[in-house]
Amino acid sequence: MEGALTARDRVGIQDFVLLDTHTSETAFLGNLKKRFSEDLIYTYIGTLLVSVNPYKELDIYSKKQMDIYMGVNFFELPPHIYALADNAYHTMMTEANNHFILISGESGAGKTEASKKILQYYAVSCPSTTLLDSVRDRMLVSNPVLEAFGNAKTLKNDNSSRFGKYMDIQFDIQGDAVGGHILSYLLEKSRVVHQNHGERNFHIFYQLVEGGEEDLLHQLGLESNCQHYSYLVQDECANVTSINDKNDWKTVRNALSVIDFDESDIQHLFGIIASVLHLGNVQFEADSKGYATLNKNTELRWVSTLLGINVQLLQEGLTYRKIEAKTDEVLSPFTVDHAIYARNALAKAIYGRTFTWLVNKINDSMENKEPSRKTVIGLLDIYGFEVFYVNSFEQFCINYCNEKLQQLFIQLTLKSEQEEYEAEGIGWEPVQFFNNKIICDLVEEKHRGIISVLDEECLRPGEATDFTFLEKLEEKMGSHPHFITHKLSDKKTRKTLDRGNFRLLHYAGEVTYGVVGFIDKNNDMLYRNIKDVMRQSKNAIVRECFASTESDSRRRPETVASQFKSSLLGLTDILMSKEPWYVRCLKSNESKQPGRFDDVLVRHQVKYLGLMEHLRVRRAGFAYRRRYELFLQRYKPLCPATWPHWRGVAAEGVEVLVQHLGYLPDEYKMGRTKIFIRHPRTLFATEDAFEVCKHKLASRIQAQYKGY
Ligand code: AOV
Ligand code: MG
Repeated sequence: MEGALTARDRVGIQDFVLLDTHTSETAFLGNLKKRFSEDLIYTYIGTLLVSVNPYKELDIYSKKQMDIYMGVNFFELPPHIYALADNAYHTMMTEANNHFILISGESGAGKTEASKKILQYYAVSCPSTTLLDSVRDRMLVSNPVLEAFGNAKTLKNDNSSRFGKYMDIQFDIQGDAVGGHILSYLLEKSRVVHQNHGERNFHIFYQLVEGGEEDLLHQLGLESNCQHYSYLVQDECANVTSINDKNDWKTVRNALSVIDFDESDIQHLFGIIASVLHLGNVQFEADSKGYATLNKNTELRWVSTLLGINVQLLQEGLTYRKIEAKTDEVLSPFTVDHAIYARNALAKAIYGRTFTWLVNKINDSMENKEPSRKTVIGLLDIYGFEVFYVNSFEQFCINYCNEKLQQLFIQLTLKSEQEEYEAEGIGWEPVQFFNNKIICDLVEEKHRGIISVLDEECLRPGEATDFTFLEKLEEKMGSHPHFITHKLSDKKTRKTLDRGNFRLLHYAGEVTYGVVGFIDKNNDMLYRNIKDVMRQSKNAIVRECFASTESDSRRRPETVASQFKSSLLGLTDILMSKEPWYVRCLKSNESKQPGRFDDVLVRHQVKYLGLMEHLRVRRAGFAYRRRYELFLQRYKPLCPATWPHWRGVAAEGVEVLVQHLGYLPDEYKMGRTKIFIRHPRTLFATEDAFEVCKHKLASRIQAQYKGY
């Protein structure tokens, strides 16, 4: 009937692979938009899940919804994050191997929310015992705690992750979630002492000051007013409507008791948070020689009380540096600026190390003590690509990390997928895509990349400055297609506008970085005498945090960027050894408004995330592949000619088997070592037949299939 909309017209296509119009970007966006307007935020590209941030609560995450998705094949229900979680889980159980879910997208696109939904799904829907319930509770409550300490309001996102998180969820042979382990990546510590206009410090500070009980605040010497603390007021944005610090405080406080924190841990932990706030209020004045002194030291006394350190030594550590000469030590006094620098360095070090301690503590509490056989599903939720008006070392690291993840995605999907067809001798028309390896190399290449140049400059204390670093970059990278220096602009611009900046053409867009602070932040120095003072702290957490092996080593510690680079290499290795699943999150609009779909913004993300290329590979390719031996071993009972044994070559057995099952010629291809199946539905039909057959088999024979 003319004018009447079919369901398909109204809600669009739930898997882009089935989009019958040619695979144009316009058709792709049209489909996303249509679905978004019906609150259908999820769409598949094969087994990859595209998610568009709705910026409003949708009634699709209930226990009832979880039950609906449990154990159901991927394409039988509307796309959902639960379907992806469930399929990763069932594949892990059937194949007894490890998996990971890579959640990517720019800042504010919905990665952290997606990772929480997945964790909730596993915690609620997997088989359970009372003993395991406590492990699960701990996994769940680890989220609010880590978010309190590691997330903050930025201009892009009111709850922006300022650290990277990779969490392994461990399952035993029965499929019970029995433990968890978190790896954290480079926390943006500089936020503790400085925030850009319109941004906030880490949530925990506001939660404590706004929500902390009177007694507690009194004990910590805190006023119940954020305006009182200089580390909290630079941004002029202590209160944000979307954030309820008082309620969040209660959640965090309860969560801490679930994760094995005893009263002394809790006291020490809040002592640290309060001490950082007091430290921020420590003011210096210049004496007659211009050296820093402390006149009013009430704040310093609070720091010393809360951290259990001698106030005299602390004061000395903040105003002098100990220089070791050949035979003795000399105290060199600081100027006021230098003292402020030392104070901020200490605040960042205390906070950063406490964050690491917290992650370790959470890991201890989620540890699976049973040495049984385990498989894992890893969840990766890292800070998304971000571009601000002013971008510094932190954005450089964050965006580099996103380049690495994009590279991993390309390697695992577009590149290796196509290489595999070639290796298996399957006829294939190559799909062109932009490979961002060139940008990864620009940043990380040994001896030549930006990080190397930065590290070299960091080795020339006293001589190198942020500007000599920039000059070196210009010298070495000036002609690189993804590096732009102000020297390429005309002379006038160079003098005024862009002096001190360099620009990188990232896969996701251009970012202009200001070099000021790069050297300092990369060195992340803390003077030895202040470290020694911290090591004597009576606050158990602080003592533990500073009692590290680095203490007496004269070797130069690795720079921040180099450490980050190695940790990302380590992460890539962890991920490469597992089976991937992908959630690609898209930001619907910049103003965080519900129901608004900004075509230009979404189109840009679809482009740089390589979704069209992924779709083309998927459409022309094969959703599923398996080695002949494994395929035959599993499905051989479905054909009299292969059951109970096939004595010939496995590939031939598979051919006989699929002929018997009635696979059409277009539905599969025989490679050199594997069978390739085009649509998941073909495999699902085979799997369903196998389930029926399994029940018919005598229990003796069923034993063969245990663990499948
Ligand atoms: P991100 O993790 O991708 O950004 P979040 O997951 O924190 O982004 O999402 C940002 C905000 O968008 C959330 O606080 C919610 O208000 C909203 N949101 C996201 N996903 C959903 C959803 N499925 N349903 C309802 N609201 C949602 V960053 O950590 O900044 O890279 O660094
Ligand atoms: Mg996040």
